[in-house]
Amino acid sequence: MSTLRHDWSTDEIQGLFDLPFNDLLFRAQSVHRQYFDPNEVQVSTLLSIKTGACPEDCKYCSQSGHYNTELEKEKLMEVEQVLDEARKAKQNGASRFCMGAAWKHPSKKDFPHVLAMVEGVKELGLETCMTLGMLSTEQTEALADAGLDYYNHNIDTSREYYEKIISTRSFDDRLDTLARVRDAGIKVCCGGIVGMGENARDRINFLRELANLPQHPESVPINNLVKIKGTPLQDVEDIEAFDFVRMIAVARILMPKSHVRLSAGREGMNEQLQSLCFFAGANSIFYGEKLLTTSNPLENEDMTLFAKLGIRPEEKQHDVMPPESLPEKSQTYYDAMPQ
Ligand code: SAM
Ligand code: DTB
Ligand code: SF4
Repeated sequence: MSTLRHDWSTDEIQGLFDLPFNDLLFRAQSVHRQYFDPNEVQVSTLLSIKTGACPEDCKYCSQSGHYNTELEKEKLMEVEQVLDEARKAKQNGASRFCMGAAWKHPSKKDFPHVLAMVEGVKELGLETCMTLGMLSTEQTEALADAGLDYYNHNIDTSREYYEKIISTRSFDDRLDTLARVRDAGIKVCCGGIVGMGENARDRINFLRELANLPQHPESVPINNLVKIKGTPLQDVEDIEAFDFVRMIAVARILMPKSHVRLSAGREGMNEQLQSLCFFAGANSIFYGEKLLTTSNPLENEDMTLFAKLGIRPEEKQHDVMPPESLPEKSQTYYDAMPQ
């Protein structure tokens, strides 16, 4: 049984990336089966509740006010409108509803509306997730009291490469907000983006930062850059597809009990590449035709792929126990496999 470690060295992680592809995938799939049903994938739906004109300068983002991306800006949505979207997401089979706002941090004026959204979505029986930028301790505690299940706040890349991507806030600012979220008892969703021109060492150090956090994020989104016209990264070179799969596999091995989310960038992946990612240990997706501002595969395409692969959407079931104390999956899944 692989144990949870928080002391990975760069060389050890390099060793995983250097494994022959089949050995790496076999190891990742074996770890995956120790803690998860290999035929279940968690499905979350995303909604941008406030779009564009963000004061941050993240070089990948359509919503940064620093670049001309021709995005239509929208102010904070009404609570009722958000709840309508959440109802649709539930009807379509999502178990978690993730709401994102293009803010450096939430303002005093907007914050009560955000709390009302958390309460309303929760009442619909969905898990709630928010991503609103930096949070103060008071805001974090208020979100926890409103019943927020997850907070998404990505470190995005290695500490070294981060400075080349964002200048308006630091890597340590991100870690500070993540620590507040953890302290308030909200589950952490934290990952990043590949395909931003980072090198292999950056990818190793990015995953090492996540794996060596005092507690692994419950959810680890791995985004493949969606290139946005008008941003500084619009023409960056693609990551090689096998290297993307390796990222998923190494994330799975380093953080065995976390949900690893095959996040942005799925629209550019064929079914075969996505299924390799599931085999490598990805067990969560964003579901619905839109991410925040860019498109995602259509719901019926995802359901067709799930049917072809015998994958079931994961039921909302883990919110009564903290993930690090989930019952470990027994040998059942090995036993059920055809010999
Ligand atoms: N403004 C909040 C923040 O940055 O924390 C929340 C929203 S932000 C859009 C959430 C995450 O989406 C980013 O941290 C980044 O990892 C990912 N993301 C944003 N734009 C992307 C793109 N073009 N391609 C892939 N991932 C992207
Ligand atoms: C995450 O890691 N990926 C999501 C979510 N967290 C908020 C966002 C993806 C955004 C992709 C680009 C867009 O649609 O604007
Ligand atoms: Fe703003 Fe978030 Fe986009 Fe950065 S990633 S520009 S913080 S919306």
